[in-house]
Amino acid sequence: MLVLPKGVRHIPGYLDRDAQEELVADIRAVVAAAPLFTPAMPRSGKEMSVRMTNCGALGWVTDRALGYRYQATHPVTGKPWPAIPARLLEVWDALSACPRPPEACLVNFYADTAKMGLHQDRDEVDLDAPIVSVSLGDSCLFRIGGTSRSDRSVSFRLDSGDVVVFGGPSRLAFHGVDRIYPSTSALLKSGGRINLTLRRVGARQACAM
Ligand code: MD3
Ligand code: FE
Repeated sequence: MLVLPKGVRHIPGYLDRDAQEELVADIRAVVAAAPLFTPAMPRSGKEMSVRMTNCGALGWVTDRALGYRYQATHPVTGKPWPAIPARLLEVWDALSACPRPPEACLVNFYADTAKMGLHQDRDEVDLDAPIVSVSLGDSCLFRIGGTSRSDRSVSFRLDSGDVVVFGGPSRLAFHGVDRIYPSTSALLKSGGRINLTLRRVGARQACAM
């Protein structure tokens, strides 16, 4: 039996097919206003295989020169990020147990061979708030361990419509995406996987988780 780390709540199929289609339409509008960009690692400049954009007051970006950070504008267009779609704010309100709204929503797009190495998300100040993740399109193999890179990890599949809340002791857990399972969903016309992560960035604020 799979035992998830403490603080991880996986809700398979939280969004039904209609809700997923509506959310994809919302995200297409976000991407039209704020095109996907290819993030690069600090210093090395090595490009990530995942393409990204954001919505919300702040967006997470990275490039060779300035590294990981949140900023209010798109790194290529210089424009403010579009608003977080109302449907996503509803997911946050229903599941986060956090009274303050998310300030950032990172949109990750994975083509068939994209992956994301094991990492911690620690560019936020408000670590009391959880991160709420929504998966759309092709399935992936997700891995999460503990707060040390060498801690044992568990792997599980995330399918389209799944939502995961990472709070409490899991908020600083190492995690990554080991692989995409191509052609496992017909939601996205050209395939691939979208992951949306709703985040609090700024000042600390107590939350239930
Ligand atoms: C656990 N994204 O954007 S979502 C990321 O599927 C990221 O695109 C992956 O890791 C994806 O940073 C995983 C699940 C997730 C996101 C953030 C977390 C799990 C997390 C932060 C802390 C702990
Ligand atoms: Fe992450």
